[in-house]
Amino acid sequence: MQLDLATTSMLAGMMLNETPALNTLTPDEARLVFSEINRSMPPGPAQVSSRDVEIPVDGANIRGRVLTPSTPAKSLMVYYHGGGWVIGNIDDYDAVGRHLSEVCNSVVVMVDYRKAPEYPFPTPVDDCYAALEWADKHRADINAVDLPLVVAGDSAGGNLSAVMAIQSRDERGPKIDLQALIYPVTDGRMGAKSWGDEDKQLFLTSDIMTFFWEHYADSSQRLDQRASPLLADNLSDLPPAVVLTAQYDILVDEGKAYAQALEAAGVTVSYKDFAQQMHGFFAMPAALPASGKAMQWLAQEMDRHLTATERKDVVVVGAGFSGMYQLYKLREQGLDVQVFEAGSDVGGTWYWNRYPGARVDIESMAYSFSFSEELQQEWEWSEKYSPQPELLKYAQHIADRFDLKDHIAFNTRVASAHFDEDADEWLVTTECGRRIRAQHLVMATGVLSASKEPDIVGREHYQGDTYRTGLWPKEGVDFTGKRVAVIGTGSSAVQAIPLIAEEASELVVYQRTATFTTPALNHALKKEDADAIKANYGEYRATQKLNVLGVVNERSVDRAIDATSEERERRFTEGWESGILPGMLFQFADLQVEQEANDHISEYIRDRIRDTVKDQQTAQDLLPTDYPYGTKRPCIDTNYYETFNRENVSLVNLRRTPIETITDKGIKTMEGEREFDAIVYATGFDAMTGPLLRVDIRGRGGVKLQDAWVDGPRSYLGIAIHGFPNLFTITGPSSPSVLSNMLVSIEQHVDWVSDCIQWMREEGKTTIEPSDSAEREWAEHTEQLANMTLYPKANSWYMGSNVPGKPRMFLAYVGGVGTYRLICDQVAASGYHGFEAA
Ligand code: NA7
Repeated sequence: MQLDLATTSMLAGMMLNETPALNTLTPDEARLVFSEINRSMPPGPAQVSSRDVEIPVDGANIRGRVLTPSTPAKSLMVYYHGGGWVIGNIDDYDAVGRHLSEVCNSVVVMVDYRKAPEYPFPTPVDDCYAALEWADKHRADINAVDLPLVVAGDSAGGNLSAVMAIQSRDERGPKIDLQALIYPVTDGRMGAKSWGDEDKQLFLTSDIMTFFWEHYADSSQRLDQRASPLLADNLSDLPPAVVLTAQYDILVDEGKAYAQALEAAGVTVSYKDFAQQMHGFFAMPAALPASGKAMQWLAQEMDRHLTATERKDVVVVGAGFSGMYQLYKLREQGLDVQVFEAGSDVGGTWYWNRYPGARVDIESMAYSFSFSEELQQEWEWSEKYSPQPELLKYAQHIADRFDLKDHIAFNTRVASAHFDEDADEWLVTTECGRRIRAQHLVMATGVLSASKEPDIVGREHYQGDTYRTGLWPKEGVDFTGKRVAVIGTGSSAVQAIPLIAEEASELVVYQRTATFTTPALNHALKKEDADAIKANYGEYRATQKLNVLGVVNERSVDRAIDATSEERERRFTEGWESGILPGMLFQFADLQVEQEANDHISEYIRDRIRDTVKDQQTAQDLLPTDYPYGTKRPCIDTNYYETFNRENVSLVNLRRTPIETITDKGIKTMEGEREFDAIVYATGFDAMTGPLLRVDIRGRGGVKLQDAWVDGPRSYLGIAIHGFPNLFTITGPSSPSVLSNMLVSIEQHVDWVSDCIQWMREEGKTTIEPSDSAEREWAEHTEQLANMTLYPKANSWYMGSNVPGKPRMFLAYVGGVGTYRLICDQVAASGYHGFEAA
């Protein structure tokens, strides 16, 4: 006999504790022993919420427990616990129920049916059926409307589940979509071969099973199909079944026989015998790792059976610039693609961020697609830095011009994506319950799309209007004559504040960390300037592609620390007056790696702030002093510092006077309460990882991306993740992403992913994923590079520091867009070195 190690040591522990054989006890004593075994084990996942309910049955009430998973539920599971119809209850099975709820994404209704010998057959069956009807009727109360219905149970509970499926068919009861039978008892004749096999008498012996049967049903009742489903005359037209048995279990033969009988009757069956396992292993999730594996298998099979047959080659999540271009490319390659988009239109970032002043801060001629010569020639930008409405129009133009919208499902948020290892496919489920299978999954979810829930006390009490920059209302907001507070001073606030100040009667800015910002010098784009670029767009684009940031401006190779103070002043002034985002940092090569060099440029900007802002205290408060310039996202602005000279604008430095609470009328700091008509939260995003982790992504072995990334994101090239085959992340963590012109990075990633998928098709590969070692080496390389810079010195969203509990690590690749592109190209040219394709 080859029992797995964990089970062996558990059995040894039970022997040491001299756990008595249940058949030598009275039913009450047996219940107590069973409860003690179960309650000595760790509890199930705490994030599952639990509510006890009373379920009316014939002349009484029984207890039920509704367990709701932390992620959106995909099924309603009525669960009947094991225990030979004699022992066990929903408290003993609480951990099992919680694990099942979480792993299978199910609202689980645990049923405390009455037990023999006090309530022998058929009372437990009747109770279980009443509970099934109750759950189906109370879907609205338990948040399970429209979810597929599963009956499930282990051992005697498996028996009851099988009986429920038959009874519900015969009585036209609740429509059951799946029966999950875990080492079920199916044959009251007690004569299957495994009953006589010495190796299969672990945990549950034939003596104990006989003891259960004898308490439950007399010898003629045992042959009733409601006690022995294997003996039912008709097993056709039953819901699909997932049947699981354990190798060293006296019930293995009758479980297997039932699976075969169902199949013979035309029922769809998934059957698996778990090697090296004993009876009861499934119900010990905290003690036996095999239990977790069995639950994962069950979840996977549930997904498979409960899924519609819709199938695509590729699912793309997100219809911003990444998702649209990915759709375009793959469709050109002849693939069948489905895009899901939470918004009602294309545009991504430029769809959601509609706050006043929202505009791109890379020049539009550079922040635009190069993949279509016609597109780049025909499109006309009106300003050097286009405003949000124009960017949204550009996105809409692309969708229309390339006929993309038919492949995009709008107003559809993806809830989960689970990799099915047997089929080598992703199973994607949307929040409205659409299920779809695809070989490849591309997460084009953006890097700054998960707006951060502002973490400020009392927020829920506020009665005035509340806005978030990243979720701005489509119809816009008129602040005329209003008293407005803006919390936050990142890029969004820096753009919004000067415009809100022009409308509002009073604007108070609540600043936690002062920002470095330099003049954008935005202006209308002259046609002749645009035409000059267009005449040479090929060369312009080629320069961008190999540039460190994906722009056409070059960084000097000189060092600030070697320069004279006059030379530094001259260059910094040149940078200040350049009107481009990297204008300052490109003046010298060492500004982002040498603290001393950075001190010079930081002080230069602080001097400009002192020059601009008239009120001494306000100027002082606006000076960024606790991080080097460029290590938090630098901003460019139009009249940001000047705005603080307006009569109707004031600044609250939260470092001196922190917010105590938001009240019903406004904001209270140590200095008292101020009342507002509106509060604008410009408090940022759960950057880079947030958009990915908000989807319940599970890879091989059911491993959740949340768990794989618990210590921070790990990926190879920021494109692919070990253990998550055929999943690609566009501008994912540890790629240049936010440190670059996003459009250049998006095109590079999409091209690379499309080539990779094409290569797989040509080579006949069905899966690809990076090796663990390639991923580890990439992580080391990216970390080493980041540590050579000053970036880790700041508490920034680049470092994940703006989200409580988020692991602190640098989330982008600092090696530059050009270098990164060469690395990616080499990986592809070498036959995808570092990847494993099969
Ligand atoms: P950012 O750059 O993350 O800015 C968020 C701002 O909100 C920043 O000043 C934060 O201060 C402040 N914040 C966040 N939480 C709080 C609380 N609880 N109290 C007070 N202040 C708070 O987001 P943006 O939307 O402006 O810009 C994001 C990027 O989008 C931008 O860089 C561009 O790449 C596009 P902190 O610095 O954390 O002290």
